[in-house]
Amino acid sequence: MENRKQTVCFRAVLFCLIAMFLWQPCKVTAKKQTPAAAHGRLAVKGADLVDAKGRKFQLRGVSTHGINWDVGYPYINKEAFQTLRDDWGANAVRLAMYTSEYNGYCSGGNQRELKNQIAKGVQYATELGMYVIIDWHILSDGNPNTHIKEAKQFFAEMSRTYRKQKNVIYEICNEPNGCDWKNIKSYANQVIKTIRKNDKKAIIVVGTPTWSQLGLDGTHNEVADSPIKGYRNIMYALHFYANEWSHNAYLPAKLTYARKKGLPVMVTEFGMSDASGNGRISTANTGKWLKRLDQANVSYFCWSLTNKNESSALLAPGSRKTGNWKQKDLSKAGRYIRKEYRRRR
Ligand code: IDC
Repeated sequence: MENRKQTVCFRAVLFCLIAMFLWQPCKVTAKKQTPAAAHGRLAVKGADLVDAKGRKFQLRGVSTHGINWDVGYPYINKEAFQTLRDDWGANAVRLAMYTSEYNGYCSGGNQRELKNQIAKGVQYATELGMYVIIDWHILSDGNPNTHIKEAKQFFAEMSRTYRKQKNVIYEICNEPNGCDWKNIKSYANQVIKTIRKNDKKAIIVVGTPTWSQLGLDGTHNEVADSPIKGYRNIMYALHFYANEWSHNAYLPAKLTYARKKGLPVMVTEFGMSDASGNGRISTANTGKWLKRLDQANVSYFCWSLTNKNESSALLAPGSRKTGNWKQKDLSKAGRYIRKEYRRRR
């Protein structure tokens, strides 16, 4: 009897030792895996973004400022992205390429140089195993159809170049305004068709009316009521600024409505400030929003990675560093976002 007990005990110890030995290396590799290596190609399932294993997945990212400006493009560098990944816990970046603002892609900017910045951004994100949004950042051009010809050419080229990649997301019109959902849908159908010729699977995010508020001002929900048909992996942009009264008043209900209707939403841009990108920042409202988005499994990208002297900027106005930032290099918004993202990684 005593003998049998001893054997059982011995076997149990042996089993534990073997299990510990086997588990150890797994733990090490799991720790080293990049976000894209761990989650692979993303897809849309119902209203959710899911990873390659079909599990709900959330992107937590940072948007560049306009890469046409010197407060934007210097932050497209590997050290910066690596700091966002390893120190902040971000798994994605967004490359904001303005179309109509000063030196934008369709307003006299150097198109080759802008595409070169995009290429660098995608390359660094890929090397670091991060997801990356290529953002056609319409703004003062209002109606995306204004530059539809250039948009189609641009996205044909991008989707040809990146057709084999699993980490590239296309955002085809940042913030349509002064036009309705019908106009945007017509634009989107054409640009999506262009991208799908080269890439059947990439996630494509479509901007929505009134600066990406899922519909016209106030309580309108025309996007959720009439989504784009016939394509997989399409998502819809919702943008908010946490210190903007109307965004807090109307957008939570619009998000709930969209989710109920099965509309896949991505917050490709949010700021902690007023919609101007400046003014007071609201940590209280930002906190509420992030919690709300986490609960709904909605991805989000914070505006923006710049040292410009405006309160939405994540870096301190005096900071000259383009990566590896210390606390003193971060703005109030930057310190808050870093802390919140780190908590969630
Ligand atoms: C703002 C920048 C600001 C720049 C301006 C150009 O923060 O420095 O001068 O664009 O018009 C958006 C836009 C985004 C805006 C941002 C803040 O997508 O381009 O950036 N914002 O105004 N939508 C709501 C707010």
